[in-house]
Amino acid sequence: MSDTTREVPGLDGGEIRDWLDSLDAVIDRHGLTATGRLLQELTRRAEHAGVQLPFTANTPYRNTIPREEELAYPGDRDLEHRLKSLIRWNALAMVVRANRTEDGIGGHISTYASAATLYEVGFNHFFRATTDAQPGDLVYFQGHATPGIYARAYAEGRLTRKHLENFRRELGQGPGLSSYPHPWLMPDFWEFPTVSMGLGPIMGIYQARFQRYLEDRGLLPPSDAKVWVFLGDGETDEPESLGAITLAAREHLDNLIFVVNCNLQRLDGPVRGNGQIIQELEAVFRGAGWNAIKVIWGRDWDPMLANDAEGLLIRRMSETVDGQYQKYAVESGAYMREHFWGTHPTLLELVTHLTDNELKKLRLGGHDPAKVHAAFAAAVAHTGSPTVILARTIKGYGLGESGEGRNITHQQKKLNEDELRAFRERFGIPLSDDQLAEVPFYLPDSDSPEMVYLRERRAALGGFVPRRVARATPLTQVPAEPFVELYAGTGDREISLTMAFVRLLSRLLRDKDIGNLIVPIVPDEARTFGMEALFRQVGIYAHAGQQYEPVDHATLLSYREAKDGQVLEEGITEAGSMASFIAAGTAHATRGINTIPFFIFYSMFGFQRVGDLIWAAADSRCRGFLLGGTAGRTTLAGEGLQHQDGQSHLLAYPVPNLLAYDPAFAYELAVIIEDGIRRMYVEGESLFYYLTVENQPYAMPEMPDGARGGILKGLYRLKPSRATRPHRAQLLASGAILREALAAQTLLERYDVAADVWSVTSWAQLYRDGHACDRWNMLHPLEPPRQPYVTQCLGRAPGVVVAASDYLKALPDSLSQWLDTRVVALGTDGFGRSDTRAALREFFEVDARFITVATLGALARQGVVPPGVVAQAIGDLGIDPDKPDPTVS
Ligand SMILES: Cc1ncc(C[n+]2csc(CCOP(=O)(O)OP(=O)(O)O)c2C)c(N)n1
Ligand SMILES: [Mg+2]
Repeated sequence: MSDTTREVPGLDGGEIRDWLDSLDAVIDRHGLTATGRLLQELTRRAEHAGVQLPFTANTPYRNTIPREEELAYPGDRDLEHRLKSLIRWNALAMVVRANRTEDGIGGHISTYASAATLYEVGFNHFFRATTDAQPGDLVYFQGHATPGIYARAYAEGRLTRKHLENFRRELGQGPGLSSYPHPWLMPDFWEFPTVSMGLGPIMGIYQARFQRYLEDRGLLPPSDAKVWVFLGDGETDEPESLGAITLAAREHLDNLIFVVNCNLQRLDGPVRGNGQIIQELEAVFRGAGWNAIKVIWGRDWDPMLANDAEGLLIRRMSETVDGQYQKYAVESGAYMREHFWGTHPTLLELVTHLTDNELKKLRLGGHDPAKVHAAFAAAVAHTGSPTVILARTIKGYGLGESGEGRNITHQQKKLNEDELRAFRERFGIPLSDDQLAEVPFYLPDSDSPEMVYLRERRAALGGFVPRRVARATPLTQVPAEPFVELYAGTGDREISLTMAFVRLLSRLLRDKDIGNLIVPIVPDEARTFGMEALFRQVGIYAHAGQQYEPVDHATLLSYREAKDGQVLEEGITEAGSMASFIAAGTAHATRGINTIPFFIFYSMFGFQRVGDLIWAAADSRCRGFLLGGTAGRTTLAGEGLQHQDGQSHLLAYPVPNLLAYDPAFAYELAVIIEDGIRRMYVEGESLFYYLTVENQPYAMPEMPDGARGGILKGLYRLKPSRATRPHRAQLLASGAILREALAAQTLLERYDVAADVWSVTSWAQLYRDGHACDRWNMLHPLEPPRQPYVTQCLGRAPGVVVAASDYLKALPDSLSQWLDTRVVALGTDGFGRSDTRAALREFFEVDARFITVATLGALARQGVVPPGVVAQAIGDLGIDPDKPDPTVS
């Protein structure tokens, strides 16, 4: 089957023909695999001789698995087809009905319509459930395919008709179904939130890596469980989708399978109108070291490909761009004959035996169970690298002229009766025309062959998927010993809160009961936080161990990588670290293991960098501790505008199950972490924590009696005034700024003000508690009103209230509403600067002098202090009243 139409400069036609004939002979005699090896050998020899070969990361535009290597289909094709058809119908009916009842409620038909075969082959043959006997596969479903997953669960008897009727109606009577996969909303069903596109892929990669980590550390028995990640081709544009694929290859994650549903369309139109998304992705994944399997053509195309003696068909396929393929999908068979096949008489010859109708129906690979099964089986059997399956499908498959392959198909939610009838015919749904008008859900009898088959298949695979189970046995208690040192304080010795945290972490790691559950995660920042001792103590996780002698081998703190290393040193990727955090923080459910992640990062690169992953962690019911290191706009000296974080605490507010604290002292940190482990791992609450830790060293006091409750609630009186003065004030501060308030307490005595100092450990907790009380009071007008905790603390406290932090003024501002007096807020709104702490605190007006002046100013506004005293203080303290406003400079 030589193709002699191409010329090669420098060689004559006869010579080329000889070579091609030899190649054909080898293929005939030894088959495709052996020929591949021979060509590899020839390539090696040519490269050795210095021949420059053109680089190509692509293979031709056809299926990776040759027809000869497909195994016989192991299932009952007919029953599976019937099942898939009724699931298709119920998925469609769910969306159509929901939008009839409530116009605009939304939902997606076309994503699942294109992916149904991919999922059904998976459900019938591959996705293994987790049981006592086996860790099952972890499947990340494409968010917009949700109706199909519900429709299957309905067929499995796990969801009722009522559920389906309440699709996207979670707040009405009876059980509802969430629009997309949300473990927060359906904690017995969904495991992984995927609908914010790109997050599923990156979470899946780190999940697969975390499974290895658990196995290598002896926390999970080794298994061949897989992580399956289903995603859209448009979704691959998100940086998170492809941003971590090299890690998966580097770590040889052959427990990871990506399935990209290549329907060539996204929401607005084609993904690569002028190119080929499948070829583009193949090059990207192969280049990264993945095993890429293309599933482009269904069996209907096999005869034409087999007869393509001159390679014309392959060439035609390779030169056709996706926008044009999409056009063929919506056009008639006659159009395709003319425009695709008709470009060459020999090509046209290949399809003379097919009618226009048959031409139109030529099935693509992603809609052919045999091809999909072959790809899945090859992916499961593949070792040494992760696999990506690029499956060619049609968006809105089966919706006919109403939606198949159209640019509007993503938004398609309603079908008229003709369209419903066409769908019914195409998939053989036994509903009469009369019935059709209602778009009823349809299930055959429970003892019908297809329903029996469905249950048998799932039983053989261990049970139902997806299913979320709180598998872990709670811890019985939190060990006390690791915290003791932090409660005691450091005397005169100055340490930073970060250092205090690292000590605590190190002690937790040594604890005999929970030490092996601690998962320290750091994005190439361990030295910044003084954590390098952990490298030696518990090692850096590396599946391959350490295959080199580290340069600092002889030192006490050498860089030690080990197969059972405990630290996840993620490199410079906050997104990847966060994905690891989610895998570790949800292992209590996915694997029944109470791993406790501590992810420490540059606080500036947390919420504003990976906020959406933090939101996904919240949805996932993730547990663990996020630690914003080098925190505080004025506490991180020198680093300037892009490093100094004054906003993360405000950005943490919206996350409902996140508890955010800005502690100042080691004992506060200890109380919060100890109680956090208790609430999450003993009580089983679906919470996680955000703690900021700074790098300013100072003496850590011993914990005062009675402080614990206040620390957890967010506020306690740290240092009442011991002086007697005519005027009074309450100074509130958090984090490193607390010490400025303590200094201001002394300064204020000079101006006849006796001030109490309060430590605010959590602005957010005070805010939430205030609103919770307001709400309860609103709804219970006849009951004695509840008093917010901040009111209980400060409601009767005498004098003005001044509050300062290293974060935005909005944090203390919000407390005024629960006090009789307006809280005067000092904070660090504005862009950071490179300078010393003292200079920064002056610039942002949060140092002891500004707290003093703000207090006197508030007293002056109340008329208890003459304005002259404020002016006097401004002068005494060397403050320039005309200095620039930091908020806008
Ligand atoms: C981060 C993010 N951006 C935008 C969207 C909105 N959105 C939902 S589906 C979609 C198109 C999806 O196209 P593709 O990934 O190809 O999936 P298909 O439905 O074609 O399988 C978009 C833009 C989203 N869900 N998440
Ligand atoms: Mg798509």
